[in-house]
Amino acid sequence: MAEWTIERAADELLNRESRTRDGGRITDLWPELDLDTAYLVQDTLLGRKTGAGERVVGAKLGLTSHAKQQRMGIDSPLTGWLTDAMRLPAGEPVALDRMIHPRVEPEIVFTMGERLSGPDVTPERALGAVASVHAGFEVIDSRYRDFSFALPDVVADNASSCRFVVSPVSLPADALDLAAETCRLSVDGETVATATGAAVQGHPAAALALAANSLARRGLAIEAGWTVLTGGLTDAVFLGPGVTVTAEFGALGTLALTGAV
Ligand code: 0L1
Ligand code: MG
Repeated sequence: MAEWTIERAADELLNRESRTRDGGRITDLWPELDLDTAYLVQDTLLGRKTGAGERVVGAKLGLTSHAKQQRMGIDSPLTGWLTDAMRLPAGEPVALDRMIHPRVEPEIVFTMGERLSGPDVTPERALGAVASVHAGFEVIDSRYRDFSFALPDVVADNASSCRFVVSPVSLPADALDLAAETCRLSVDGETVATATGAAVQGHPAAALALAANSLARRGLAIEAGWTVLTGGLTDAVFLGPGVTVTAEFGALGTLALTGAV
């Protein structure tokens, strides 16, 4: 069997995604895969997608809340990329046929007004670069069986990214108390979780600062116009055909998403 390389790992994950098939942890086969190398796999995977015509439109944070960290057994936040192919219009049924085992999580989403470049970005500076705040959903999908992975695996897999939806309702950051912003998540009308914005690193702006500082370590920045998903406020819920997931936010409005039948 050929040696594991960054290119081989990226191809393996892309192959699983395009064939809608999951598989085992790459770290079981390539135990030397460390975090820095995993981000190189993630960037190589992105390069394959942009080479095929996709456009980078933003960044996502993952595992920023205690609920998500506890569920996945990993206590370190991570970042991933968003492309235009991942964006779904709000209010339309979500086609599930290209997904392996999709889950949905409610998120507070920023649209950036200015470039945000680390290091040493504070939450205050981060919030100053935000043009508008929205409710959003992330549909996550892991290319690993049963969402079972170690941190380098999930980093290489672009933080389980799949699709995202941003509410058309927007507010300026200074019109909101984002740490206190409430969110009630329900599935087919039954409440399954509640949270406030403080669930995400104490304040979603702290998550944004974390992303900027983390990208700066790789010589990268958050660009003006980008969308930034700050991380699931609650644990993610399964999305199946005909299942409707609703997130009722306090000031940011209500957003619903249904799996296409
Ligand atoms: O839940 C997961 O698959 C962990 C990766 C990060 C996903 C997220 O929090 O957006
Ligand atoms: Mg997420």
